[in-house]
Amino acid sequence: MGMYDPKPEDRFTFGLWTVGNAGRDPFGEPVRAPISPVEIVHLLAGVGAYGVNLHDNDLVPINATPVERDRIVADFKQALQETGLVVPMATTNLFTDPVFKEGAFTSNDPKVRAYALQKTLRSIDLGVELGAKVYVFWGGREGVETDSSKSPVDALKRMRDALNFCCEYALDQGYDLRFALEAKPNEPRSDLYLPTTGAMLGFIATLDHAEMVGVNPEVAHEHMAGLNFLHAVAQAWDSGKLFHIDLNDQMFGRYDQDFRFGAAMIKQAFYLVKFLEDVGYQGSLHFDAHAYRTEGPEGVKDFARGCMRTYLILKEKAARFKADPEIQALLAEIHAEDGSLGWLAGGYSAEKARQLKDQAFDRTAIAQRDWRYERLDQLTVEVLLGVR
Ligand code: DIG
Ligand code: MN
Ligand code: MN
Repeated sequence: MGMYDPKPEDRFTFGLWTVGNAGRDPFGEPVRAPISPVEIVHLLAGVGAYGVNLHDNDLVPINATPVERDRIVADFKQALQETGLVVPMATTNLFTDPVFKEGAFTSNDPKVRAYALQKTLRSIDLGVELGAKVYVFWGGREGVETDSSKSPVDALKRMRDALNFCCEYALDQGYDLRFALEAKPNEPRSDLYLPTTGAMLGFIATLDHAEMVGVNPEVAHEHMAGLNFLHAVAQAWDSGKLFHIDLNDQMFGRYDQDFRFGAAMIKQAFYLVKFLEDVGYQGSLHFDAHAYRTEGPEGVKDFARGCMRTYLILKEKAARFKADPEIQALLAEIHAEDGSLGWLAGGYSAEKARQLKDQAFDRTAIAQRDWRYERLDQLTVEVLLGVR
């Protein structure tokens, strides 16, 4: 077992739809033969993954009969048992079938909203049956091309009603389940509601059971909006809402590329890995990504191995950063405080306000500080380039 070979305790997971992606894109037909969920489980076990996740219809076709469903699930469970893979997360496909073309939970058609809720309840049952403890909601069709079609306030109310219903259902069923909301700014709709992780965090506070609802930030989705993914994840962590995470990579301001982890913006990937390791994140490290359309079956395995290997290499780089004496000396200097304003710590008091208003500040002297961030960042880059 090499230093960068994945182990079960690394908690690397992949969705069925990732290594099962057949390479269709808006301008081209599939380039890879479909592979079954059972074959995917064995493929993921073969590259060293810990778990596998699914949308309901990744496993059970939308038109499957109850008998067919039970056989498919039984075969899948057998593959899990044979390989030891687990199912930490499940989710609902509320975006592929044409019935969701105008939205799912936020559709203007009450029949669509009701059908989306029914589909989700049944999918939650399936996820729990397979052992999922986290249930993701990605509103792929919850958006608009024209804001003439509906009020965004109505859309948010419908989303809230659906999520409150699902929370009550999980509680009523006694499911040990937490919900994770996944944001995306656009695609496949022109604009999606709740476009960023920050927007999701604000929305969660309006739910009846906010305590069981967190977020599932995705690298590509925050990058599509040109945002700093580390900051989104840090805010989720700070509010105790980082229930899951979708790892991949993405150039800013482009369609959802869902690249192999670390394939596009390696420095941002480093800061993310360093953060997750520094804070001791214990959730799944889920790769919601797929191989380039240029790839065949071996290339798909290269993709999966690369996701995990890059994470482990960056984990080792984070350890080097923390052990580097020059970096740590710089950080100690940057964060050193002389204690002269210690009296201000610990919150407000009238006395502190009075004392602060009388405090003299030599702005010119304070402004002279040379923070040496150029040296700090150069050392960071040199760790990443493997020369420290
Ligand atoms: C896309 O980024 C979304 C869907 O693949 C799924 O609903 C979710 C689960 O990770 N990510
Ligand atoms: Mn994506
Ligand atoms: Mn995702």
